[in-house]
Amino acid sequence: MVFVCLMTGSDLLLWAQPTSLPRADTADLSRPAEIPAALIIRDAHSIYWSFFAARYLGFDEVWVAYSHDRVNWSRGLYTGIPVLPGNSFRVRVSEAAIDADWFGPMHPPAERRYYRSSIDTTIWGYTIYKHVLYGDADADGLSDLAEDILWTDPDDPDTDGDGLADGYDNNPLAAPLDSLSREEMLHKAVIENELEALPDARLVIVEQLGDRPISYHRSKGIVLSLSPQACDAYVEAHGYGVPILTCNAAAAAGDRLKASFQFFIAPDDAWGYETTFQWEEEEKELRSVGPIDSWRAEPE
Ligand SMILES: [Ca+2]
Ligand SMILES: [Ca+2]
Ligand SMILES: [Ca+2]
Repeated sequence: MVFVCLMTGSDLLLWAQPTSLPRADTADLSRPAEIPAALIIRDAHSIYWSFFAARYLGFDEVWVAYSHDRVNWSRGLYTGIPVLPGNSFRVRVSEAAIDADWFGPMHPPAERRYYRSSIDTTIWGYTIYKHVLYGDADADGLSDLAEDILWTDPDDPDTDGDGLADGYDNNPLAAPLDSLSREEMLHKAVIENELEALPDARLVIVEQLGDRPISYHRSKGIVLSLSPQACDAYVEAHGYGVPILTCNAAAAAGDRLKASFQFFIAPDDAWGYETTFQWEEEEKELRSVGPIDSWRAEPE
């Protein structure tokens, strides 16, 4: 698809089809070097704006980065502007704001695919003020707008108190624990295995095992550790389309533990498996011993 840049007075216009937006699916947006700089417009202050699409916070959304020289770019800034399939966009960068208008059919599936309570996709158009894009009250590298989506504290630079600022913490709601029970070890091992198997860096939620949030290693993207009640509340607020991983681990016969894993995207995509592990006392580790019984939810 083709996009066109137009200048109208001090405003700059950009028309784009969603398919023409460069994507940053696998990028780590906390590192500026990963930002694709293919779709750029320059504003009245000679600042360059690069527009790209990313599912980093769960949905296909428009992100921007800015630069004074087209070489050194800011981190990606979250706009909250949805990339609606089948629609075309007009984006205007003016003195204080970025206006996005989208044009196209408003099929129910397109509305449903984007669940941010702050944006009504049945209305064509959205304005985001530049000061909102930059706004970072606690100076932790994560904008207030992104903190609203991640449920981190916009007034605390380190929500989970583990020494890593929210903007540089891939697991910002869970500090590492000093020691883990066997059940927690198994839960963590299964979850980390599945996190690495995910194809892109999109946001993932992990439902907490028991009453302690566990910190998970993931080489890309953000993981939120939430209690079961908070998972439900999150789906209500930000919606359908964000994967939720759960793994229950329970003692079985002898030194065996049973793990039940589930991958769920509201409203109806789910799959999972059950398997058995043996605790090896000498090696102090868990070894998979059981067959894997997997299942998938039938679409309605
Ligand atoms: Ca912040
Ligand atoms: Ca914060
Ligand atoms: Ca932290």
